[in-house]
Amino acid sequence: MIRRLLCLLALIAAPALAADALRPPLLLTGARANVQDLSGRWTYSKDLYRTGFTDINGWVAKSRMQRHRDVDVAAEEGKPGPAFFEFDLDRGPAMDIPGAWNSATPELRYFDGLIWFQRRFDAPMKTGQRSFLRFEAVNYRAYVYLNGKEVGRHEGGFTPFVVEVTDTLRAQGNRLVVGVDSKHDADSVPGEITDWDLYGGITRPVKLIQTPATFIDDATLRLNDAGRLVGSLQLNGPQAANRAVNLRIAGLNLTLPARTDANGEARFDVAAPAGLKRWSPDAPTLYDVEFDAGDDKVRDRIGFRTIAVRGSEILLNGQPIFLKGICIHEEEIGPNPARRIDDAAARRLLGEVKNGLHGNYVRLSHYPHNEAMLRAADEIGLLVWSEIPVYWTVNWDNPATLGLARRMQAETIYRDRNRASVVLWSIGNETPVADNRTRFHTALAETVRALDPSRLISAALLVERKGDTIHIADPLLKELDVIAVNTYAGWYGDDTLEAVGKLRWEVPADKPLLFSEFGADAQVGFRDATLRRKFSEDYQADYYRATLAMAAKVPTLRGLSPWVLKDFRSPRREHPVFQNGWNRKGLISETGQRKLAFEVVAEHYKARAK
Ligand code: GCB
Repeated sequence: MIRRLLCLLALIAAPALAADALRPPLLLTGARANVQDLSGRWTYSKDLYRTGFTDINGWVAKSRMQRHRDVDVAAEEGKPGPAFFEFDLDRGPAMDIPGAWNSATPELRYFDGLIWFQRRFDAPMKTGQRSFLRFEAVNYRAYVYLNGKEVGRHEGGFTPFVVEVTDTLRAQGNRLVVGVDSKHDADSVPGEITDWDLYGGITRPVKLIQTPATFIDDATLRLNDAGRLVGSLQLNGPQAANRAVNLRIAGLNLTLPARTDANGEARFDVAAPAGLKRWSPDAPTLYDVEFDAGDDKVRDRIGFRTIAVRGSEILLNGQPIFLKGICIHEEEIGPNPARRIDDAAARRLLGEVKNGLHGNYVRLSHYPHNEAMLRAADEIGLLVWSEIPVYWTVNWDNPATLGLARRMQAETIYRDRNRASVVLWSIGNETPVADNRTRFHTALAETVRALDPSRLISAALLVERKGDTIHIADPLLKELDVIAVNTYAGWYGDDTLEAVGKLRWEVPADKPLLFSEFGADAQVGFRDATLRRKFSEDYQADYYRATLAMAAKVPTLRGLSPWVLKDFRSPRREHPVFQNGWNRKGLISETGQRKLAFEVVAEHYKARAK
């Protein structure tokens, strides 16, 4: 215990070391051979008393659920004798994976706890080959068993993890059992209360990835400020050192040989070819990039651009840009979302931003979104703010909570650093100013700088109000490249919309400012042209007119991401007439109907130059 604490303290004190310590096995999925998608129907069993982990009465060496987890019931049951099993995942109900259980059946709508899932599958086997399971996200804790053996655990609902199963996998009849615990607590990230749905389950794809003994674990390439393409390739395995590797970009006629060092890492550094077209929202050019290590290859589609700040300007490819955006939750459009985002669902959401609102930017709040969203943003041409769920309040004083948040940040950065769309890493949202909280965030900012100095750091901050003046007194400002604030005057509190027009902003002039949130609830179809009461579409549209007019007077404002694109599920929102479990601040309803305010924002963005 003490050793673990000392390790964690060392991690906190030494960000440069932390970069390596935080490097998880990655197996980036880009495009590689030998990938089996395990999506489909998985059977499940609820485990309300967590008997899969505990045997309270001690009557038997293992609880019934533990026996099921570890023993193949179907095989045992076929044998003569008195075997007795109560849990039976083979005959349990089934649901579609990926997908949150809350939307799978009404019985599980508000279930918050432990469910065991099972999937049987065959796997082609070749000698010398290695096998891995890659989970793109399990919310919130995962306990992974293959053929009765525990092969891995993970905490954190929004980032991928990989477990090696080379020694446990069989050619036929594999039994994969995953315990998923959606409970959050005082030490988790996020903590116990959020303004979004619980969405427990295996919410993103699970893949079986098979590789040669030595394989490409990670490969990255970007354009730096000096106009060079720089990157690296990491081999993992017994023959990782001193191996010849190649980088190829057919569209640029570029082949770059390199050699791995003693740690299996090769580096690339070459002047960008003259014909390189830079990625931007207006021209989202992506190149097919192939990383080749002989018997293993990974292909990715990568865009090249630079992002920087100069004084209060944000510079994309050296040119000032204004971020015309909106916040989005990871929830597909439809009456019963299951947090199941595939390419089509991502394009539908992002299409509303790009084509409907004339936007160039999205804030993917409040946690790392499905990889499909990031890839779609790259393809469509939208800049992205990516955030980890350090939301409202977590246990600032627990080093394990900080370690967890740093690992989430690392898992996000490693996953998405080839995405040109991602320009901002956000280290949190609306965390109340206090010394322990600022220390926590400062450590996170150090982690980001160590892992990815090429992007900008921000956080959505709370503002303070003195009369008509809004100001920010947050010591975290010095860690941020871009200031971002959430402001709800005119919705929460007693300000009239006239008062919103009189607000004055006192913010540091030497950094860009974003309004990371502002918004108002409206029930679609509730029109109130005369009284213009709150919750009507008319009030929401007026609120937007007033806030956009006020925003136009803030000299260092460089972008907007109002709250929020779509009405989303939230157990905190129980107004019996207008909400019924939905946060209604969407510009579109949960089924995609546009509210009046949608047009107000669309007109504003259309009229606004870069
Ligand atoms: C906020 C939070 C966001 C909430 C929103 C609201 O400031 O960052 O998660 O959903 O306000 O609707 O109140």
